[in-house]
Amino acid sequence: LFGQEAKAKGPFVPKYEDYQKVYDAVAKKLQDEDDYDDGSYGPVLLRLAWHASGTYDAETGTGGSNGATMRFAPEGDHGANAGLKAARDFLEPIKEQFPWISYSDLWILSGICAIQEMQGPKIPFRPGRTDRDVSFCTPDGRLPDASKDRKHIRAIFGRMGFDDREMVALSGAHALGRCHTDRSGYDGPWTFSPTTLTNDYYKLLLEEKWQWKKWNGPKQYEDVKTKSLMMLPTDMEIVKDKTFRKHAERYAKDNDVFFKEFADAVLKLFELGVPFTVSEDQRWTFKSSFD
Ligand code: ZEM
Repeated sequence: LFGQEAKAKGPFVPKYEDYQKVYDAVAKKLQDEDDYDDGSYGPVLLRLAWHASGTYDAETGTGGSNGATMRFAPEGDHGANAGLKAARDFLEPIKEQFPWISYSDLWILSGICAIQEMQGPKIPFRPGRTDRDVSFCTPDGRLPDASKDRKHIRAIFGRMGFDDREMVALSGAHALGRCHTDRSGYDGPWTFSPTTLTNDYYKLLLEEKWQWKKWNGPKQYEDVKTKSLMMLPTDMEIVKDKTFRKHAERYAKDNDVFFKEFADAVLKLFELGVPFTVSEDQRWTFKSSFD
């Protein structure tokens, strides 16, 4: 009887409305829990989605957001992922409320929600990521090391399949959030509005004077004027390298251009290595809480 009932009802196939409900739940939780960091879990949620995706290796097709393998110790404990437990724990009640969504789709949907709720551009989404076991964890060292130079940036993002323009566009995410001494060892935010996505990262890089911060921590820059903002060595490469700089100047000049190229690059990042059954023209765009 049970089997017949299940057959008659069929399996639950979630639709756009169901994913929008998940989006709304994440957005509400972002608004409710405003006593974290600079007032939002948004930046760390975006960082989770990026680190889930940024392990992709185009040559072997391994890594990427499919699998959510950061749930497991080897990958969760990689130095680059320090602090991301805060984001994973934030999402646990959402996963309990919507058990049909995979962790891997949930992490990416939440990264999209974070961008949109922090007044960034719309990022289209399609489901299709499935959770995989510990054997799919990627080796350590696939994510960028902030102490390195342009060669490293190009090697890491080139491995994922990105060009110079996309690398610079993605870096604009550092308008958001901050560095934590107990996570990466670095300290401070990049901009004065770390919970609102703007092109300020490029403006500040180009317009402010930067100097090495004098402290016991890892080598990082501080702005001469207020000493309250920071840049990583990799951030500074964006204005030191001629090709990178050309794009930074375009984004500093025009926020719409930044939003367009950022959205395209993030969409690509979040879909790396995912074996979708849904075609590209069937992506959904979620309504934001302020639409
Ligand atoms: Zn980040 N990032 N990132 N990044 N990142 C940090 C924080 C955040 C690099 C990096 O080493 C660091 C991209 C690219 C690169 C975000 C998004 C994106 C931190 C601070 C470091 C050290 C971590 C901490 O201490 O909490 C390097 C070297 C990068 C490329 C060269 C890309 C691409 C991103 C998204 C598209 C975000 C949102 C944060 C802020 C997290 C938070 O908790 O506030």
